[in-house]
Amino acid sequence: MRKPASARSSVALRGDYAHADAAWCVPQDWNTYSPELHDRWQRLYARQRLLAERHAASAVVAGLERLGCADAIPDFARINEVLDSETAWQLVSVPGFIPDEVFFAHLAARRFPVTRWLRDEHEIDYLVEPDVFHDFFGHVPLLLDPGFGDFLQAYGQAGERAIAMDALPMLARLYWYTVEFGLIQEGEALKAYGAGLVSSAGELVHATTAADVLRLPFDPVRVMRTDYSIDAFQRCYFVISGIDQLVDGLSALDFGPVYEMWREVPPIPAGERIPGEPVWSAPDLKGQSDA
Ligand code: HBI
Ligand code: FE
Repeated sequence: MRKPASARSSVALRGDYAHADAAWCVPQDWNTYSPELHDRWQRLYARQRLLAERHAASAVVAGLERLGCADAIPDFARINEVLDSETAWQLVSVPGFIPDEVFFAHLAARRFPVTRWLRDEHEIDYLVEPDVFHDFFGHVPLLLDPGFGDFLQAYGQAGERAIAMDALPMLARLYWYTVEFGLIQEGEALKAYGAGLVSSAGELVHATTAADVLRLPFDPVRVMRTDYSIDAFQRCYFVISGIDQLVDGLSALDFGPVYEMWREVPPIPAGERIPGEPVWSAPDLKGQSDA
């Protein structure tokens, strides 16, 4: 789950920011992780892996297989050898949330920031900020998908302009409803590719199987106009037909006019449906209300 920029400043950030460098990175210090932490990682991973098998996008499952990090908290240096050779992406270790512009700059340079600390035992089912399990299990497998890796870098490159045009909240919504909470149709099945879903035991099942959920076909402008909240579960989700819809949809879009047109317009509340707009529905999700 991710707090919006505004709430971030009020969140008591857990990580060790005192030793972060100019790019807000810290050494992962993999050797300092205790056996208890690795054990907690193993239990989290085993439970979530079973759910991902059934409800996560095939590219996510393939990425998890390729990374093979069931037994211990991953050592980013070792993962980077695989990632770099296959995708030119690198993981960088961070203490937690980092400023928007720093975050975008990392993505634009094909560096993915991964929080180095693991959640406490009492948070095993849910925590608000991203930890190493959310960031790694949720985000890293898709870096191995060429289309998604290119999309994420392009997203980072778009960040600077959004900040310059005072339209960051609109771009943040795009991240939220795709990279964090995106759904994808694969054949007749509905799967999750967003890290906030892929790494969450409860919401992964809810978002992909519950009938009384508002799911809308992915449309970049609708997404960028849609507010989000940090409730336990999202009030709406957007469904893509394939990863290339993200890449094509966004590379074809001139964000400037979209920012100009909608920047001052109050966002659409999460979960609200514009009268008459189509909702996404699938034959095997019977009973989803079309009303
Ligand atoms: N920092 N570590 C970290 N991880 C994020 O996902 C993140 C961030 N800082 C800013 C940020 N995300 C937002 O700008 C994006 O969600 C748009
Ligand atoms: Fe995330």
